[in-house]
Amino acid sequence: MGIVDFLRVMPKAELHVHIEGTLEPEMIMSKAEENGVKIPYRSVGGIRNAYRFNDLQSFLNIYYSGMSVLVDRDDFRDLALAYFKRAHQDGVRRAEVFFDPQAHLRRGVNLSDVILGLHDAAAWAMENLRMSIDYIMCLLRDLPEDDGISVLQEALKYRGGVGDGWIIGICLDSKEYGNPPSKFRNAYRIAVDNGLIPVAHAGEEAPAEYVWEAINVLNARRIDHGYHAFEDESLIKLIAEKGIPVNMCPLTTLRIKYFNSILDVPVKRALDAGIAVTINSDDPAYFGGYILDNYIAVYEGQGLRLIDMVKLAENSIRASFLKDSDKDRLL
Ligand code: ES4
Ligand code: ZN
Repeated sequence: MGIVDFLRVMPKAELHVHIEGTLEPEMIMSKAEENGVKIPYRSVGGIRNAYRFNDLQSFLNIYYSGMSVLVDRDDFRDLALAYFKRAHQDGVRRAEVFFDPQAHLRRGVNLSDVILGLHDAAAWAMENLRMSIDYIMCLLRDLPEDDGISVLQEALKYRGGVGDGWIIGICLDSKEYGNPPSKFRNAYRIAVDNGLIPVAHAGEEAPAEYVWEAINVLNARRIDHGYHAFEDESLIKLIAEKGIPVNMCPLTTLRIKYFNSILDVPVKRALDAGIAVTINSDDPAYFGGYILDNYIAVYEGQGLRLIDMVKLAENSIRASFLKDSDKDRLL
């Protein structure tokens, strides 16, 4: 078996993927036509051409405009179905999938259509692909906390147990710099009081201080990205000692220009520090690769050994929110 097949068949969990970031240009074109939504592109090639990013905000502008073609329950189902089929080919057996309710509500889409469509797809993939799937709702951190609290309260009726294909967690995403975790302490208190698991994007573009806050103020059970944590030795020590997993997305960091080279993405550093680092795809339709492409990029780019790759896949299963007996079945 070649290395790529080896990486493909290892059972993996995908713990950091935005379902709206799996919207491929072909689906943007077909849904725009189906729903009569005007888009500023005439072809799939024209869309791909626009995917040149300088920083997080320039990516987010394109990402929010792309999702404008998603309108009804079937659109969200089709979007997620395409992702589950694609992830299944890469050996993903468990997925904890982000979505951005506020980005749809502010366009006039019904929350029930978003969540029921996503659940339809999860139910199909759990039945037919034998995947285990749940959702994590994200609050847009560049909007006020009160806005997040109101959508959270509306979304709580779609909370489910782990493995039910409903919402199990709360996250923060969108423009990080200037929107620290502490801005959302009340929202997280409500979420946790209602049984949601707290995680957060932190240290993606903003400094280590934001990672401290995600851990100390929000009690984040996992850190998403966390690159800037590596500027603070005491923080790295804490993350390793507490066993807080860090979900990295190597291709994202190159496309958004957080790092110039794959060598600079702190995957190996995290492994060496004893951190439960995982590899994920983030927004694969925008950053040029699904989870297997991300595994290949770090394997080739960082000179990792096969045993490191096995460790990364094992970390992903252990860092998932599955119960231990279900993790054991995948290990
Ligand atoms: C995102 Cl790469 C990234 N960072 C922050 N928020 C996001 N939402 C979708 N992709
Ligand atoms: Zn993300």
